[in-house]
Formats: sequence, C-alpha cells, structure tokens
Amino acid sequence: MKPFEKPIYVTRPLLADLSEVNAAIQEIWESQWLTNGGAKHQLLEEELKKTLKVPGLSLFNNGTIALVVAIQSMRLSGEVITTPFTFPATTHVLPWNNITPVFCDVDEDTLTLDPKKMESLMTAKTTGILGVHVYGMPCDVFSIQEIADRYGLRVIYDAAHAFGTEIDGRGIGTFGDVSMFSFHSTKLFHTLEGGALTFNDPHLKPRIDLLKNFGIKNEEEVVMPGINGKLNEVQAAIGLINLRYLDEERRKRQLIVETYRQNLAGIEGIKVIEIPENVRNSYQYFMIRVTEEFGVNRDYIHTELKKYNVITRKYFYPLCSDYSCYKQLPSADPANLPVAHKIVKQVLCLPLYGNLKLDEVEIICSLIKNLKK
Ligand code: T4K
Repeated sequence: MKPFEKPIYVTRPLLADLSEVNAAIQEIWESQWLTNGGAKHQLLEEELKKTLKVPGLSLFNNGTIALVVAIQSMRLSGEVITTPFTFPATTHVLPWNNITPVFCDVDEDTLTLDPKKMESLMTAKTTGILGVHVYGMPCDVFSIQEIADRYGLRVIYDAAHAFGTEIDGRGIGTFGDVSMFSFHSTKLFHTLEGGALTFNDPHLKPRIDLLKNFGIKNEEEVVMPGINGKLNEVQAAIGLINLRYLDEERRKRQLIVETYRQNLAGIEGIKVIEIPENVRNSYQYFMIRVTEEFGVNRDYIHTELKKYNVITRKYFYPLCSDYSCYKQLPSADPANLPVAHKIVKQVLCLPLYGNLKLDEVEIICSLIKNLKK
C-alpha cells in the first residue's frame, strides 16, 4: 500500500464557510465592541446552555483558565484527588491553586477515576475530587457523588472531551459542582481557543464571572483576585457559526466511528472503546487499545502508520504522575496506579474528524490489520 499523499492527522478543525465568518467579523467591526461580555458572547452563553442542557454556563478564553477558576470558585485547598490519565492541563491547575494533586488509579473499562480506590487516598487535607471524562467517556458520576457527599468534598469534572455527552439524556455538565468544557480548535465544537464552566447552582455565576474579569464588580470596586479569562467577540462569533454545523459534524463522525468499529471488529488484540448504551457519545476521539494478543505493541503501530502518513496520537502518554514535576509525590508511585500504568501503554487515538473520508478509514484499518503478527 502507498502512503497517503498528505498527512492524515488525529483531528482537523471544523472550518465554517469563510463568507459566514467574514460577515460576522464585519458586524463586530461595525459594533466596535470586541470583547468584555459583548452581544455575541451573551448569545453564545444562552445557546450553549440549551445545547449542553445545563442551567448555568460561563464562557472562557480557554479550558485551562476555566479549570483554574473552577477550583477558585469552589475554594478548594490542600489536596485534591485526581486521575493521572489525562492531558497535562488537568493536573497543572492544582499547583496553580497551591493544591497538591493526589493521583488515584483508573477503572480498567472506562479509564476514568476508580471510585473504589479513592477512599484510601483521603486525608484531613482532602477538599475535592477532580475527574476527567476522558475521550467523552463519563466518570462513574453517581459513585463519585456518593463518596463526595459522605466526606463533604466538592466535585469538579474536566469535560474537555465531553461536548454533547449525556447520561440517560442528562447533560454531562450537570454532574458534580462544576464542569469544564474546552473549545480548542481540536475539539468537535470550537471557538478557535475557548472553553466554558457549567454548574447547577445559580449563585455560582456571579462569582465565576467576577473571577474571570479581574474581580471587577464595578468602576470603583474590585472584590476578589480575579484573572483575565474572557472570550472575545470574534471567538464567540465563530462559536455561534460552528453551532450551525454541529449536528452535521456529529453525523459525519458517527459514520466514521461505525466504519472503524466494523473494520476493526474481531481483530485479536485490538480493543475498541465501548461507550455504554445509556451514554450519548461526544465523538471527540476514537481510541483503540492494543493488547499483547496483537503480537506487536502500540508504539510499533504508531510508528508504522506514520510511514503511511497516518499521524495517530498516544493520548495520554505518559501519565501525569510520571512527569518530572509530579513523580516524587507519594501517590505517583506506580504501585498505587497499576491499571493506569497498564493502559497508558495500550491506548492509541486514530484520526477522527468530519472531513475524513470513509475509504480513508478503511485503508487505515487495513494498514493496522496488516501489522498483526
Ligand atoms: N483537559 C483535557 C482532558 C484536555 O484534553 C485539554 C486539552 C484541556 C484540559 C485543556 O483545554 P484547553 O486549555 O486546550 O482549552 C491538543 C489541544 O491543543 C488541547 O486543547 C487538547 N486538550 C489536546 C488533547 O490536544 P496537542 O498538543 O495534541 O495539539 P497539536 O497541536 O499536536 O494538535 C493535534 C493535531 O490537531 C495536529 O496534529 C493537527 C491538528 N490541528 C491542530 C491545530 C492546533 C489542526 O489541524 N489545526 C490546528 O489548528 O493538544
């Protein structure tokens, strides 16, 4: 088989028709209102509340700053229990808030926080749980809430991958105290860079909005040490346009995922991510696990596919607990994280984006099958 002429990346951003973008920018220019909670910002907040089925939402300039603010909004301190199997941003927001991350192992099937392993990690300093709906797969939100209630802890979810994920029709952003969504260009729904916090408690909105705007209450009062987390009007406009393309993008991705599943079914040593029946998929990533039975390992597949111009990604290798800045923490000891250490060597995200052609998906699957020993 010949390599693809152009690289096939793990993802490509949804690009709206440029004429729509130009028209929106013209409107913004005419209004002379470019940022600081303008009309498009307000409209996008309202639209996203409906799309995500959440009662409260605040937009941000990126998901990471949103998560920093989520922790501030909950007044967390001391130690927070979190997963090592995630993008660096999830862990990093804790030391940015003077909090020590306490790594908890993940569940072998969902690859999210394992509630059964949480209680042994609690200390008098524990104030919260920070879970990640990795690849849009929901954490065990019910068990986590039960534990949090018993110990009086706050629950924050990193839902960066979970735009549109629902459990039994309930928006994923309604679980826990606060959830963060990322609207980075690599996400199914994006605003170039951007993000949001969602919450059920209506009293949180003023505090979160103050925290993202320097704590400025009015011209003469600054009431808390806030940061600049604001999304500008051009980004909000891109978001409003991209919302029009959302259903189409989801449908295209669904077909691609089905094609992968059909073509990879029954291959010994390739496990495809299984989203439970009562869960609506976010179609953010298509992850496979390469196990021993395949005969060659994940890294081999990753390298070989590159030779054919297929650029897969080992999201999320290495574990955050193995970064030089965290590996000295007691909870980062591999003995505490056996499942995470096992699965992190197996995971591989294959290309998934609306414009990926189904015959390209079939070729990628054939290339993988040909590598089996
Ligand atoms: N929590 C979790 C669980 C996350 O996954 C993330 C971000 C965050 C928190 C933080 O949210 P933000 O602060 O970012 O809103 C990318 C994204 O930059 C990052 O947002 C995302 N997760 C992560 C999973 O993926 P990289 O380092 O893999 O990006 P990069 O530049 O290698 O891009 C991946 C591929 O996407 C490229 O090979 C090609 C394609 N691409 C990328 C960009 C930026 C394009 O085609 N066009 C583009 O403009 O992190």
